[in-house]
Amino acid sequence: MNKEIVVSGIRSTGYLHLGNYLGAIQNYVEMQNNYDCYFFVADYHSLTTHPDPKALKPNVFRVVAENIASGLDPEKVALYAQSDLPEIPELYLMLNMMAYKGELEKVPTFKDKVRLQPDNVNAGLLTYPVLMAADILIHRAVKVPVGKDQEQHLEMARNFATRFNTRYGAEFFPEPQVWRSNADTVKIMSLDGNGKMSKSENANATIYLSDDDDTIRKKIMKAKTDSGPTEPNSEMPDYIKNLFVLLQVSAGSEVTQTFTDAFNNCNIRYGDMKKQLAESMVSFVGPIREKAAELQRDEQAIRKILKEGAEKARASSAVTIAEARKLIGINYY
Ligand code: AQP
Repeated sequence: MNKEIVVSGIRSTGYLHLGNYLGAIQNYVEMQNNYDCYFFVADYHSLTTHPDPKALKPNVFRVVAENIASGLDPEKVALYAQSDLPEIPELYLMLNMMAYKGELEKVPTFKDKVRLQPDNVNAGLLTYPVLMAADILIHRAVKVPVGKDQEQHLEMARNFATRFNTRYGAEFFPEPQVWRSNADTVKIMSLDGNGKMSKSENANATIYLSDDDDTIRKKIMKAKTDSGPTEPNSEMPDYIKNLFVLLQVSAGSEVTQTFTDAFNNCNIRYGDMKKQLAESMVSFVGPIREKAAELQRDEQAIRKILKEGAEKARASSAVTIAEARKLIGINYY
């Protein structure tokens, strides 16, 4: 039986962090045995912020290395750079004819970017959801493991797929759906409690997969807490819940239960909890960091992985684009 097709990508906009790991990579690793997986480094998407050309390659290679160090097996999946598939920009162009200015301007992530970079509101930012739709539909994927922040983009991908199908009278593109294994890790907050952990903001409150042991300890010891609950079994503030999620991931259920009981009995000592979290996080991130560093020392190996990944991915994208051209009527010779 054919396996279901899965697509997901990570932008090469900086160092990967626990949010990327728990919200994305961990899902990729879980899916790689049971699905036909296409995972890519979204280097075209990173161009919206005009990165330094010299930084592009190391950023792409690091994302590849950190994915593999986290357990992704390039033998089992197609792991490639978005820019290695010329069919993606071609489909992006086709889908742009199905996307309307008004709906693109309403997307919250677009509005955020306009606020963050008012001097660089380029068309690429506006059409970001169209490029994301092309990334997914190029393999006619049915499942997309993404965090909550990407849900609206996925809904737009479904709309563009349906419009294309209706316009050209064919059941060509399936409607891709969100795939998620664990609701708790869907959004990892920044350690200072301000928004989500992210590559390009709040570096001191973000645990990167490349952080050394002391940096991890320092960042965790500075994480936002408060004076603790005064009523038994209180609701946890979201920045405290976030620490519990990270404790569960790195230290396991038994340790987490001990601190949960202390929280519920109003005798939790956040200093002790953070010390425990710091040590378990050091053990959790350390092996990923070391493995990723080792992989990055062998550029040749990463190049080979990207080349082979692109070949696997192009086998599928070439078929989609040939059929899409035919449906549109680009069929002259
Ligand atoms: N804090 C997070 N919690 C859970 N999941 C997260 N993801 C990102 N941050 C968190 C998930 O990681 C995948 C890759 O994201 P991306 O690189 O395509 O873009 P992003 O979501 O904008 O990631 P960043 O790290 O916040 O990058 P910058 O700072 O460049 O904007 C996605 O599946 C995302 O859900």
